[in-house]
Amino acid sequence: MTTKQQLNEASKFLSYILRHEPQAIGLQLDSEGWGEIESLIAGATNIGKALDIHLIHEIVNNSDKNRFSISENGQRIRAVQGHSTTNVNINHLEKTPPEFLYHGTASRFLDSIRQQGLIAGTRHYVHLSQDVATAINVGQRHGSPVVIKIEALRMSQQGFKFFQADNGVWLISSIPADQLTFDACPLI
Ligand code: HQG
Repeated sequence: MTTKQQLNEASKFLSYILRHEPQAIGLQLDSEGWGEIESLIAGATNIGKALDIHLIHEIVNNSDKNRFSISENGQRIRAVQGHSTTNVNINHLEKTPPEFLYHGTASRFLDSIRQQGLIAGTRHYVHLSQDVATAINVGQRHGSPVVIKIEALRMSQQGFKFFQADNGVWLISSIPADQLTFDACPLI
């Protein structure tokens, strides 16, 4: 049986390959992020990573955030969001957001965010959550968590484009500083 730790490690490897460095194992991704599972397994095996179709299905089915999806014919796989690789440019669904969305970050980034607004950094989009609890978890990955409340519906009515990935994560290309109301944000 695969242990939780093995699953976690293999899931991180899949994120690394499918979001950031497909070239590390010579995998081709199309613009929607899809790559052949057979090539993924062959490439991983070449660099000594044990990966087979069963493990891949286990990762996809057990991913807490539904990070990956498998094509209908079962032959291709992609990460549904979070990319930094420039080969991929997913045509995410543009959608009217709820009244508020939340961005989880770390307190050490706040000064810079106040000046520059929210920027995508190496990823293609700024990631937003529908609930505060998720945003806290996201922020915690970087340090002492802070949640910034985004007036998403107002912004969309003013012409900002919001997208939603297949796993429900909200995406926006950037948010200028003058759109952020720090006074209203719950500081943890
Ligand atoms: C920060 C995980 C300084 C931003 C999560 C964030 C998410 C700035 C960091 C997904 C800034 C980028 C993405 C500015 C933004 N100055 N810092 N002007 N603008 N930042 O990891 O949102 O588990 O690229 O606040 O759950 O933390 O991988 O983005 O702290 O959904 O599936 O720059 O990754 O999902 O960090 O996380 P990241 P993120 P997975």
